[in-house]
Amino acid sequence: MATNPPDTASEPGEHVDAVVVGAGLAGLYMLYRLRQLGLAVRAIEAGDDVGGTWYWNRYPGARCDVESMHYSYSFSPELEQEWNWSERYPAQPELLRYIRHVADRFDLRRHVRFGTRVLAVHHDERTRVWRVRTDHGQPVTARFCVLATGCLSVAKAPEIPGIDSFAGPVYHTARWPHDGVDFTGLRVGLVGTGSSGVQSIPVIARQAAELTVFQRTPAYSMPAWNRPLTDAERDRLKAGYRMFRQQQRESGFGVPSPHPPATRSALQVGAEERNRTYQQRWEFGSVTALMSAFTDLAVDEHANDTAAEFVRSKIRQIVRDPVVAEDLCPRYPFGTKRPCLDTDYYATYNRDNVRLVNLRRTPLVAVTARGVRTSSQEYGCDAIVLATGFDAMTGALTAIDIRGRSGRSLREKWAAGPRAYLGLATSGFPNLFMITGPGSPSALSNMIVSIEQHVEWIADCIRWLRERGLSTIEATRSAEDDWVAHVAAVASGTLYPRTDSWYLGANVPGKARVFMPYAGGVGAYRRICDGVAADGYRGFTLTP
Ligand code: N01
Repeated sequence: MATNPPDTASEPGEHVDAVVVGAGLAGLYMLYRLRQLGLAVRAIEAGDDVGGTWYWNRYPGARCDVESMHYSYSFSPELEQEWNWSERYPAQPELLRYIRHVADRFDLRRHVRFGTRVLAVHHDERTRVWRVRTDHGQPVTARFCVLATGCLSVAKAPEIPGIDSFAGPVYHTARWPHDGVDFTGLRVGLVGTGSSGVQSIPVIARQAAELTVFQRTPAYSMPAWNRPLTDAERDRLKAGYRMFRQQQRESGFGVPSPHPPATRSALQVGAEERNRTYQQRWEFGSVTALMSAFTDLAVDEHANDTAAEFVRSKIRQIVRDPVVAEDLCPRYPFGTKRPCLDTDYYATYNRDNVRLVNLRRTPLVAVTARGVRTSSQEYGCDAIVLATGFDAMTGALTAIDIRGRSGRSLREKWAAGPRAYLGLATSGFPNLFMITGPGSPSALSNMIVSIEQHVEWIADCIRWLRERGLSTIEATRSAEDDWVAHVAAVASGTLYPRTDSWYLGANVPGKARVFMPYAGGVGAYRRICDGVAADGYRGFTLTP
């Protein structure tokens, strides 16, 4: 039942208790929990269907690099039991089918306004509601606003001169045509070798006549060893799901490891034992296995270099041309840019129709009508693929004109870097919540584990406020300052800030260089959030 104050009820538009921006994995679950509380809810989604990241990212080879049975909702044991994942690592079409199934099974679509982009979210101090303006359709007012806009949802076009002059089609991996693209017989140029590039390169190479990969920074990539799941594997995990979910919540990355926890420094063991350990992790196939092999890979450069060198040795073994192999070898600390999980990535460079252009040696100068020009030559292309990533973590939030108390804009508040208490709320913006916002483990974790934690924390908070007749919750400036300092201190104890990455906003020209995710681990972070709630929402101002 809606509980809008009477003076908004007379305004044009829709009045609800809570508005949710986005209908991906986060927005859908938020809808579900808020509806359970009996709130009137509305979600607004730019896409024409549910799915968020898995709706937009349809590039060839798109696949989650967290195992399917681990990257799925835990809130419904029935859902867990009835859904059968077909592969160890789920491909985008299967993920989208799953999310659509969830929307239908829990009857969530009727709360979503699709094909509608939120332009502005303004707080009205007099009525204490958020006014949400969209690109079409009625405005929405709501007491609570939850931004479920995703950490990696605003595609970043590269700053390449002449890109608009290219005569052929240009595709961005994060905005792939829904009908797919047929590269048969074409010369394709692909820019970018992060996760999206690493996944799409082997698939495009098998179809195109020629593939030229333009690489600025090589990725560390490990084999996924993807395969179909057997009934026995599915049954085993389903039988133990409750305990497994608990382990996820208490773990570092939201991905429990089958390996015993590391107890030793990489430098404490001999080279033979160390390489045996790395080899086991390599053969297991996961984003986190290698990184968690020893206690100090994330914090000690020399320890880290043993893992980095192990991956480089694999690249040299796989890639036949030694010059290409060296060009593919990353030189920054392992794991400080998001590592990738692949199928046949390095081996693809052994194909006759694939060539690697090292942009560090011959920088990209411009795109011309005919192709891509570097400082040494022009490469003719019939189509260009941009796998150039995202304005991560904050891009989707600052793309909206969000204004809190006294009309203060979030964009301005965050000009020198995002400031959020627990990555959940920001001072001056009452009753506004972010899911997996900057300052929470978010992109350093299995996203769905972090999404569920935030959704449940927000829903519990709103229920708690209602039970006490409180209308407003707002992060205090001092709690926010302390948290931002803590997030920075934890990051500065690691190797992460040493490398330019989207974690730091370094991929977007002009963006403040701040390490955005919380590197303290999913389990530790959850305990902090739970403690804040148990203390009557310590660090927040509560208003009747
Ligand atoms: O983007 P990225 P992504 N000229 O930013 C290059 C998640 N994800 O879409 O590093 C030339 O990682 C850029 O080079 P550099 C995952 O969290 C998950 O691949 O800036 N090159 C880099 O090589 C991932 O980390 C999955 O020097 C330019 C690449 O483009 C995150 O999304 C799948 C350039 C961008 O890599 C982002 O991944 C896909 C320029 N002007 C994504 N501008 C899975 O679950 C950029 N680049 C598997």
